[in-house]
Amino acid sequence: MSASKPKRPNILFIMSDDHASHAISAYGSRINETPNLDRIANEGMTFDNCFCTNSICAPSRAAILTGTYNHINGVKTLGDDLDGRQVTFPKLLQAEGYQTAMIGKWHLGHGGHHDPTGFDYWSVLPDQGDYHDPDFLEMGTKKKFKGYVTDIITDKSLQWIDKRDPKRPFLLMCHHKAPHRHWEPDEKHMHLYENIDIPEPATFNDDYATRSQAAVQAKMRIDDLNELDTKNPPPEGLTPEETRKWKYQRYIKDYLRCIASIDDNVGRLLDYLDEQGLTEDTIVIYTSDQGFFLGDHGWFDKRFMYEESLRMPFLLRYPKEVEPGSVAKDMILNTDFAPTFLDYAGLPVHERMQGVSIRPLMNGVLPQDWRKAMVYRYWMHLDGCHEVYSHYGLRTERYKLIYYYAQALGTTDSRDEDRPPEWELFDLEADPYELNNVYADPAYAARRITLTKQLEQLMDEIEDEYIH
Ligand SMILES: [Ca+2]
Repeated sequence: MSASKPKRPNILFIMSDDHASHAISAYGSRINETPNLDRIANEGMTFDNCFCTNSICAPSRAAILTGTYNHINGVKTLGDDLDGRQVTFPKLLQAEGYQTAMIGKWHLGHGGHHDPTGFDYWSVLPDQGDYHDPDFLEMGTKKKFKGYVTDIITDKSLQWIDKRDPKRPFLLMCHHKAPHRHWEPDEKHMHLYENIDIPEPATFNDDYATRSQAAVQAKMRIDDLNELDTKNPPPEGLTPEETRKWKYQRYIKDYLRCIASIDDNVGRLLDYLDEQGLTEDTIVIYTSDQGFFLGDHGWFDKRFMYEESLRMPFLLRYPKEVEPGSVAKDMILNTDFAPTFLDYAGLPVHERMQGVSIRPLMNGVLPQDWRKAMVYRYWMHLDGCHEVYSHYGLRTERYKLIYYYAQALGTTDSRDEDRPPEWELFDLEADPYELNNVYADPAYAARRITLTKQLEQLMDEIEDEYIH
C-alpha cells in the first residue's frame, strides 16, 4: 500500500427483497428475532429513516445502482429493463481497481443491453427466480443448482470472496430473492412458529375512513391472498373474519420463516469475515429494496408511500469509522448508496447522480445542509394486479403529502374518467400510523400550501415533471 493512497475498504452489500424493517429485531420487531442482522446493528449503525424513492423492486434496484431517480434511469415500472450502458457505481469502482461481483436477484432484465454490467463476475436468478433448486444465469449461461436459494446465494458469495485477489479491494452485491412473494421457506425453518399466533399489527382493521379511494380500492388486502400465498385453501366453515385471520397467520409465518434463513446466512457471511480477518476492512450493509406491509392497514405488498413500504431497513458496520451501536435518525435515500460507495473508493460523486454520500453521518457528523424532506413517486398506475393508483408525494420530518394524480402520465385509461385526483396529508407526529387524512382540515390549510410548494420545488430539483 503506498503512503499516498489510503487503503480502500471492501464493500459487502447484502440486500433482500421486500424485507420490512419492522421484521428485524434491531428495529424493534414485535414478531420475530434476527440475531445476525442485529449483530450488524450492534457492531455498527442503524439508520432509522432510510427511504426508497419508489417502493417497487426493479425501480429501487435501478436507483441504487445508478444513484438517480427513475425518470432519469428509465426504470419507472416493473416492465422497464435497466439499460446497462448507463453509469453505475459498480462500473466506476471496477474501473478504479475494485473486484466486483453481483450474485442473486437482479430483476432488471437480461440480454442485449440489460445484462448486469460493471461486474467481473455475475451469477443471477432469471427474473424472479425460484426458491427451490433455482436456475442461475452465470455470466449469461443457464445452470441449475440443487438446494434452497438463500443458502445457494450465500455459498456462491463465500466462494467468490475466497477466490478473489486479496491484494485488491472487493465489492460484492449479495442479493437475496427472499422474502419475496410467495414466501417459500426451507426445510430447516418450515416448522418455526408452528404452535404460536403471530400478533396482528395495530392497523390490521384499518377501515380507510378518511383516506383516498386509492387506499380503499387497492387489491392487496389480506383477503386478497390466494392459494399460492397461503399454500392451502382456508379450512371450511370459517367466518370471513376468521378466514382473514387465518390467511394472515399463513402469510406472516412463511414470510418470517424466509427471513430466518436470511438471518442464518448473514451470520455465515459475518463469521467468514471474522475468520479471514476481513472484518475491520469491510463495510457490511444489510438492506432491502423497499419495505412491506405485514398486515399493516390490512395489507400485504408495498407500492404506497405509507411508512411501512417507504422505509427500507439499512444497517451498516464499518469498525474503522462507525461507532458500535450508533443510530442515525437523519433522512437517507436509496439514491445515496452509490455516492457513498464512490466516496469510500476515493472517487467524486458522478455528475449524473442525484444522491449524496452518507459518510459524514457514519462518522456522527450531520452536515448543516442535510436534507429535511424527500420526494417519492410510484408510476405503475392500475397494474392489473394490485391496482394501486400512481402517485407522488413529499415526506418531511413531520408531514407527508401524497397526490394520486389518477392517470399514467401521457396516457388516459378509460377507468380514470370518473376518478378525480386525490390528496392526502398526514401529520406523522400526531398520527404516526397515517390513519387520519387531514388534507381538508382547515387547521392544516396553511401547512398544505407550504408543503405543496415544497413538493413542487423538490420535483423541479430532481427534474421530474408533475401535474398541477
Ligand atoms: Ca422488492
